[in-house]
This record gives sequence, structure tokens and C-alpha cells, in this order.
Amino acid sequence: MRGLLPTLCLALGLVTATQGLLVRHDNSFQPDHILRVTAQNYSQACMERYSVLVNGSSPGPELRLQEDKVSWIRVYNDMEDSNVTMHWHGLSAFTAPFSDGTPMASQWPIAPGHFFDYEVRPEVGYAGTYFYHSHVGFQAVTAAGALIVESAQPSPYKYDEERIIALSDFFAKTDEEIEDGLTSANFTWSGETGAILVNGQGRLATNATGSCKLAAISVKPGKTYRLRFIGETALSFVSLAIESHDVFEIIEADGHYTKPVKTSYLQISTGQRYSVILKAKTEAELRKAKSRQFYFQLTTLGRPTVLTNFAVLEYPSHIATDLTTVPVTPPLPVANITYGWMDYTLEPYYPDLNFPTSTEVTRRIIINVHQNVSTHIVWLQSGYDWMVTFPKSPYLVDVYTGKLDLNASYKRAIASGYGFDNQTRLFPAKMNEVLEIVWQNQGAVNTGDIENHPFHGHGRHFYDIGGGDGLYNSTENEKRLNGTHPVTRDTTVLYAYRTETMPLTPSGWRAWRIRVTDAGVWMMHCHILQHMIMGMQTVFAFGDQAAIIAQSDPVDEGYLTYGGSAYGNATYHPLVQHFFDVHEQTV
Ligand SMILES: *[C@@H]1O[C@H](CO)[C@@H](O)[C@H](O)[C@H]1NC(C)=O
Ligand SMILES: *[C@@H]1O[C@H](CO)[C@@H](O)[C@H](O)[C@H]1NC(C)=O
Ligand SMILES: *[C@@H]1O[C@H](CO)[C@@H](O)[C@H](O)[C@H]1NC(C)=O
Ligand SMILES: *[C@@H]1O[C@H](CO)[C@@H](O)[C@H](O)[C@H]1NC(C)=O
Ligand SMILES: *[C@@H]1O[C@H](CO)[C@@H](O)[C@H](O)[C@H]1NC(C)=O
Ligand SMILES: *[C@@H]1O[C@H](CO)[C@@H](O)[C@H](O)[C@H]1NC(C)=O
Ligand SMILES: *[C@@H]1O[C@H](CO)[C@@H](O)[C@H](O)[C@H]1NC(C)=O
Ligand SMILES: *[C@@H]1O[C@H](CO)[C@@H](O)[C@H](O)[C@H]1NC(C)=O
Ligand SMILES: *[C@@H]1O[C@H](CO)[C@@H](O)[C@H](O)[C@H]1NC(C)=O
Ligand SMILES: *[C@@H]1O[C@H](CO)[C@@H](O)[C@H](O)[C@H]1NC(C)=O
Ligand SMILES: *[C@@H]1O[C@H](CO)[C@@H](O)[C@H](O)[C@H]1NC(C)=O
Ligand SMILES: *[C@@H]1O[C@H](CO)[C@@H](O)[C@H](O)[C@H]1NC(C)=O
Ligand SMILES: [Cu+2]
Repeated sequence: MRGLLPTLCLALGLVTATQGLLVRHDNSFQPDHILRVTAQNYSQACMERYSVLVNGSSPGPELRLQEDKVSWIRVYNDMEDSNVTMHWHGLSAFTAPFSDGTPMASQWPIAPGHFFDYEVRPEVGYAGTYFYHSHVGFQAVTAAGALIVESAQPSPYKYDEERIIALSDFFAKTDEEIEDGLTSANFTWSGETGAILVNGQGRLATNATGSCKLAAISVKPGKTYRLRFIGETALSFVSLAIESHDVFEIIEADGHYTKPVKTSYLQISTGQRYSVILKAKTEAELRKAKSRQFYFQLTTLGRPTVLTNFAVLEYPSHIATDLTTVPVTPPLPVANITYGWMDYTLEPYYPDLNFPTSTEVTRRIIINVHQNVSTHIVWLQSGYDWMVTFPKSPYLVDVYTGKLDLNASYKRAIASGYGFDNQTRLFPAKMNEVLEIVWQNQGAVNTGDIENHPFHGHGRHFYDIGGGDGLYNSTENEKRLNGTHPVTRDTTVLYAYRTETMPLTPSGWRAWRIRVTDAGVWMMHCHILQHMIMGMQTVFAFGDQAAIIAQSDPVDEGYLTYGGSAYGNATYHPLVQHFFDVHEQTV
């Protein structure tokens, strides 16, 4: 749609800038999807909890978007005393500038009683499995839902039907109690997860009393299924296998088809998605197995306590499936190696000629991460935390208003030697740089503790170039990469190769490569909600001010203030810019 009025503009001869059409979203405007966010008492795993819900449930309704098509998603904040934003996890480079859903990074949060119209356009080649979730505080523990991008092109893999299997955590404490505990000088941990839920259902892992049911995934004998696994957990890193179904084939990771890889189990962190092909048993095989229901076994990895949870794979039967009994002893073994799963193994389905080689890398940014204990317990990246309370206004807003001087920030970042500007707490990059970003785990300052951190990148997906123990050594890693074909991902795990080491000692790394092609403000952060709240977030700015505002200049002032006129409410129709309906402006 770029250049809606090119002929006219050429006739006038004075093309100066592009600007998204400014449209009053009154009653004549129909969003493609509507999500309503409330906070209310809600029951999961036989436990009532005050939770943030999308359309009254957790998970919220499934969204289906089309490749290359703009979808308008209206998000209402029906809560009385909390802000909300919605993030389209994995799709962030393909949303309009203010639509990435990161509070104080890409937009002002949606105030109570207000709504915001998100403009999202999945790119061609990104058909796959995603999810949406709130990006405020601990809300995403319940405020999340599946987002599937469909393609007009047929899938390279054939299957009869698909099933969504979204994993989430249950915590007994409320979001507010958890947030207060984590940010208090009197630090209080959230507690461990009470249950890993499947599509919102399940039973407490340790004391499964009551009548609440395990999730049932129904399949028909002899059919082929695409199971879409979504890591919507707050904390849990999960090992997952299916009883008597020893082999399935991975075909998608984070929205991209992969070459098929056979496996008997998955390891899925918060933020990750995998699709697998599962061939359901035939009637003959079911007779041989003497059962028509089988457990999904979900086991937490890398936490002080190991919790095991279940869901049920059910085949049609005259006997009702038993959804309230859980096995006394877990039926399946759990791999004792919790790091390195599928590293250097997954390959893109379609050959990717765009992978940046080491010689193309223009800048390597090593980000040391560790826990620090002073007045508070915080997670630091390059010596600093990032919390939503740090910026006075969103970075993207400051780029538009000119308050943020990205050129000066870039100078400071380069001078620091870490690629980090400690004044703005930004990692700025110029267009067309090729970055190698290395997350380097270090022991906590006092205890030497080491944990798993599933790092998530907003913006265009990065090439994951692996992970390993100790200190990152690019020469060594180049040798390992030889002959491999790195995939693009949006979430990969910085593993704990041990539970503790000496304070500040390097202990494990994860490396990414990214071509800086999509101007904007992109967060890169650990996806464990507790860690985010404790400061484990970074903000990258791709492109200078000119590159970022090129998408629309000027932008309407309604985006630039909290509760501004781009945000609607019960009595006010917002004035919204259609960034993908760009016209050239003449003066
Ligand atoms: C969410 O609920 C609203 C009404 O409350 C409804 O209009 C909308 O269609 C629902 N959204 C989805 C995706 O089901
Ligand atoms: C939610 O439940 C708590 C007790 O668990 C109760 O105190 C509170 O009033 C309930 N809130 C609402 C809005 O129903
Ligand atoms: C909502 O966001 C605004 C703007 O950042 C902030 O001033 C306010 O404190 C937030 N409200 C809540 C309840 O967190
Ligand atoms: C710290 O928090 C714990 C748990 O919430 C509480 O039991 C304790 O009294 C608190 N201590 C102080 C000094 O506030
Ligand atoms: C089960 O656990 C929950 C929370 O962890 C607790 O509130 C409840 O009292 C426990 N029930 C039993 C029977 O132990
Ligand atoms: C995993 O188990 C195997 C066999 O049981 C054992 O040889 C190996 O040392 C274990 N590895 C770890 C990291 O515990
Ligand atoms: C890290 O902790 C030390 C004390 O152990 C403290 O002096 C320092 O200010 C802390 N740094 C940050 C950024 O929290
Ligand atoms: C930033 O630097 C570039 C050159 O690298 C220059 O073209 C541009 O005008 C500068 N922008 C601002 C706002 O200073
Ligand atoms: C930024 O880093 C420099 C050099 O280490 C230091 O002098 C300065 O105080 C830091 N500024 C802030 C705001 O942390
Ligand atoms: C990296 O590994 C190579 C061997 O492959 C070694 O020669 C080099 O010293 C290592 N670099 C560092 C910084 O340890
Ligand atoms: C990559 O591996 C091949 C053998 O598999 C070897 O011939 C080649 O020299 C290696 N390339 C590099 C850059 O190490
Ligand atoms: C609704 O939005 C308009 C325009 O931003 C504002 O003037 C009005 O105060 C808002 N109403 C409420 C109840 O916030
Ligand atoms: Cu983390």
C-alpha cells in the first residue's frame, strides 16, 4: 500500500515524507479481533486466584492471523487499577511502530478504562505458532493466548488435523503479591510453580485434590496430527514426553519450518514454540497397547524441586477418559541433561542464504548477566538492571519527540566497550550493522548461583549460533558451526551447566547473530517473568532517529502521552494512524 497517492504527489512534485493515514476509529471501524482484559477471581487446578484474564479465561481465545495481511486487534483494559499492553510474541518486527506491546519501550501502557488498536502484519514466510501475552508485571502468567499465523501456501508437511498444547504455570500468590515480594527490600520469592497447566487445565503437582481435570487432547486412530506446543509458562522450563508414543518429529521452531528431527521428548522454555508431527496409533496398535488413554508427562527442569504434571492423550472410547487420576510414579524417564537440547541440530526447512557469517559480523556485544545483592536482589546485564520504572517515557516516544538523541547514545555505547549506554540503558545499533550478541552467564555476586535464562528477542528473529559452557570463544564456536545450518528463533536458552560456581565467574553462554534491518525499539530479555521483574531486561534501538521515524513522519501526538488521543475509552473514539496505509505527504 506504500505510495497510495504517488501519481498525485508526483504531479505536485513535492514529496517530503511518508505518513500513515490518520483515521478516526468511530463506530464505522470494525477491528478484526477484540480482546478484553479483566482482573477477577478465577479457578485453575482447583485453586481460586485473583488473575488477569483475556476474554474471561486463561488462556484467552485463540487468534488466527494471515501472512501479509494487516489485522487490527483492539485490546480493552477493563481493569480498574492496572495498566496493560499486549505483545504479539514472535511477530514483533512485523507490527506497526507502536504495536509491539512493550510498556515504556515501544508505547505508553493502556490505562484502565481505555483501549488501544494494535496493527499487526505477519510477514510472508512467518506462518507458524506464536502467542500473545500482556507485557506488564506478572500478568502474562494468565493473560496469554495462542496466536497462529496462517499461510495461503500449503504447508510443506502433511497432516490431517492440528492441536494446540499451551503450557502455563499456576502460582497460588497473586500477581501483586509476587511483584511486591520480588521488588521489596525484604525479598520474597514467588514460590515455585504449583502446577504446569495444559490449555489452562490441570491439577496441583504435589497435592492434586478436588475434582479439577487434566487437559484431554483428543485424537483419532490412524490420523496424523500437528501438535503445536506453546511455552506460555511464567517460570517453568519443561521436559515433555508422551506415554507409549516414543517418536515424534519436530517440524517447526518459533514460527519457522525446520527439517524433520525425530525425538522422543521436547524441552520447551517459556517463550518457545515447537510443532511436531505425531502419528496417532492405529486400532491394531491400540489393541496391542491395551489402552486408549496415554499420559503427557511434563517435568520441570533446573529448579530446586522437580515437579511432574500430566495431561491425557485420548482416543475415542466407550469408557469415559479418566481425567482426575494422576500416576503415583511418573511413567516416563526424564533426560538428566538439561542443557544443549537441539543446539547445532535444527536446520531451516527452506535453505537460508541470508545467514550472516562470522566475517560479516561488524560488532560483537558481550552481555554479562548475573544476580546482584545489595539493598535489593536484582539481575544485571552489563552491570545494570532494566525495570519498567526506569524510563520516564517510552523510548520510541522519545525518538519521535527528539528527546532521545540516539546518535549521542550510540557514541556512549561504543565508548563503553560493552555496546551499552548506561545513561539511557540502551544498546543502540545502526542500520545494516551485523551484530553478534553473546549472553554470558556469571555466578551471582554472593552465592555464585547460576540459573537457566530463556532469552527472547523482539524484532526480527535472530540466528541462534549455539551455546556452551564457560566463557564464549568465537574461534571455538566457529569450528562447531562448521557444517551446521543455524535456524532463526526468537527465544533460546542461556543454560545453567551447573547450579553454582564462584561469584562473577563465567559459566555458560548463548550467542545470536542479527542483521540490523528493522528500525525500531526492541526489547531483548529473559522470558522468566520473575527475572524480568527483577531487572533482567534490555532495550535495543535499531537505526538512528531518521531510520526509525521514516516509517511515519510526523506521527500523531495522540501516541506521545499516557492516555493520549490514540487510546480510546467509553466516550471517545481514538484517532489512529494506519502505518501500513502510507501516503506520501506534500508540502
Ligand atoms: C472477546 O470478547 C468480545 C466480547 O466481550 C468478543 O467480541 C470477541 O469476539 C472475543 N474475542 C475473541 C478472539 O474471541
Ligand atoms: C476474590 O476472592 C477473595 C478470596 O479468595 C475475596 O476476598 C475477594 O473478595 C474476591 N474478589 C472478588 C472481586 O470477587
Ligand atoms: C500506568 O502507567 C503510567 C505511565 O507509565 C504510570 O504512571 C502509572 O503508575 C501506571 N499505573 C499503574 C497502576 O501501574
Ligand atoms: C519479610 O517478608 C516475609 C514474607 O512475606 C514476612 O514474613 C516477614 O515478616 C517480612 N519481614 C520484614 C522485616 O518485613
Ligand atoms: C494443597 O496446596 C495448596 C497450595 O499449595 C494449599 O493451599 C492446600 O491447603 C493444599 N491442600 C492440602 C490438602 O494439602
Ligand atoms: C545422566 O545419566 C547417565 C546414565 O544414567 C550418567 O552416566 C550421567 O553421568 C548422567 N549425567 C548427569 C549430568 O547427571
Ligand atoms: C551490586 O551489589 C553491590 C554490593 O554487593 C552494590 O555495591 C552495587 O551497588 C550493586 N549494583 C547494582 C547495579 O545494583
Ligand atoms: C545522526 O547521525 C547521522 C550520521 O551518522 C546523521 O545523518 C543524522 O543527521 C544524525 N541525526 C541526528 C538527529 O543528529
Ligand atoms: C556510566 O559509566 C561511566 C563509566 O563507567 C560512569 O563514570 C558513569 O557514572 C556511569 N553513569 C551512570 C548514569 O551510571
Ligand atoms: C579460543 O580458543 C582457541 C582454540 O580454539 C584458543 O587458541 C584461544 O586462546 C581461545 N581464546 C580465548 C580468549 O580463550
Ligand atoms: C569445515 O569442515 C570441513 C570438513 O568437514 C573442513 O574441510 C573445513 O576446513 C572446515 N572449515 C573451517 C572454516 O574450519
Ligand atoms: C476519554 O478520552 C478523552 C480523549 O483522550 C479524554 O478527554 C477523556 O477524559 C477520557 N475519558 C476518561 C473517562 O478517561
Ligand atoms: Cu532469567
